[in-house]
Amino acid sequence: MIENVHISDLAGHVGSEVTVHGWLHNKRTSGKVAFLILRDGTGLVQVVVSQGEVTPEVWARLEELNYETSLGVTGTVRADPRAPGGHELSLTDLYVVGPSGEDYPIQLKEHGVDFLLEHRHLWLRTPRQVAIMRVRDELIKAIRDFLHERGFVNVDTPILSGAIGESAGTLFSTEYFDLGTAYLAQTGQLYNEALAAALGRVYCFGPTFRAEKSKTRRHLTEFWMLEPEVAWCDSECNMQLQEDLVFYLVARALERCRTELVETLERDISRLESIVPPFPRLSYDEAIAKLRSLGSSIQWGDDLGAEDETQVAQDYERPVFVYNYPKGAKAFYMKENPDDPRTVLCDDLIAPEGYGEIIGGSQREDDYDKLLARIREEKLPEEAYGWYLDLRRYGTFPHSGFGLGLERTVAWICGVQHIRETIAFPRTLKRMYP
Ligand code: NSS
Repeated sequence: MIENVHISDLAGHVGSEVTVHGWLHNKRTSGKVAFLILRDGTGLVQVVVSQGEVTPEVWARLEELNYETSLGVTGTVRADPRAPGGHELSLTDLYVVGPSGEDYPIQLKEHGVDFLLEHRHLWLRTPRQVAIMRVRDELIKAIRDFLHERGFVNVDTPILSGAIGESAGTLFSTEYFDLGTAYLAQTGQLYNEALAAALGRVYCFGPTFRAEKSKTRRHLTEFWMLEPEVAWCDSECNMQLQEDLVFYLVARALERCRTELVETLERDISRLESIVPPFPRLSYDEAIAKLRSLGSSIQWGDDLGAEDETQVAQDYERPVFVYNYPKGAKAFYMKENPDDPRTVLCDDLIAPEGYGEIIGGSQREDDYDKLLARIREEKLPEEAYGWYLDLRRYGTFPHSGFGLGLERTVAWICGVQHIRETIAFPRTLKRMYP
């Protein structure tokens, strides 16, 4: 077994000799003393090497240590409040596990984003990327905690499907044996609706796919979506759940990711501290009126673009709901608004600071005839939706749900401008490597 103490556990070893393994993050020599910074994924530690206290071989070995050499160091743990992490190691021995070339691509200077994306597999080792991945992980845990505390059951919906989940425009398709075309899931929602009739409150959380031809900072072709689906819940109850969830997520990030947010990402957390319920709500009609008063030429019936969302949200510190959009701007499965049949019972939640839509949700059409009419209007292949229509034929029920884009939420909370930094290996129109 490899003898190894994690850097984050050094506090329990003050005064003892331990061995730590990691990668060389930095190196500085000054006369007869050298300072190494080692990174092991749990933290950083400074290793102090005094020429007089190590063998000449070990001293000579320092020469061959380039950035990202992997190595094991043995030394005595000393508490030092000035050191990163609060401890340092006085080295007694050092061995190289894997050398790293002088040509290690990611140096401490600034690199262009294309270069960084081409070296994403190495870029991930840098402190900013590590901080973003830790925040993402904490938010995933928080999402699951929130939903399980409220009695939701996690279900897994298929990635390969014969039914178009959202819209025909952005499908990835593949041949599926003798059965024709399969699509990569744009959403798990339709399957979630079947599961909500079995389990009441469910959620799925996984990768979803959209052949987005647009190159924006908010679009990936593969992204993770959280999708709760709730039986006996209307649009109002749906928005309440979204508000509670988003408040919970921000509070969790502030509680558990303060170091990452403040020290590494330099996020202005006062902006996050002001995210408290209630979130403002604007009907679509009010949003259009506001945009037009600001000089926009947007027409009733148009969907809101990224720029419109920013303008609608600009006066608010909190996320803003825009609800009840025109039918034509939204997906086929949304329930017609009984008070204004030109619109549907839906909402988008727009994050502040220009981050745009992080959630899309709706009450689902539970009337068989209306749903069938919408499927036909949208010219969707009816035969693929027999099972979905059955849910309205056998014990239909009011139900609602939503999709929260994980990467957009992480980008907003971290204050990251482009969502490609919020997923380990982003997939975009122009990139599948690495
Ligand atoms: O298209 S959505 O608005 N809604 C749905 O897919 C529903 N079927 C969800 C549901 O009710 N169960 O997408 C939901 C969210 C949206 O608000 C964004 O935050 C995110 O998913 N989203 C994306 N993130 C990154 N890249 C792309 N291309 C993308 N598309 C949507």
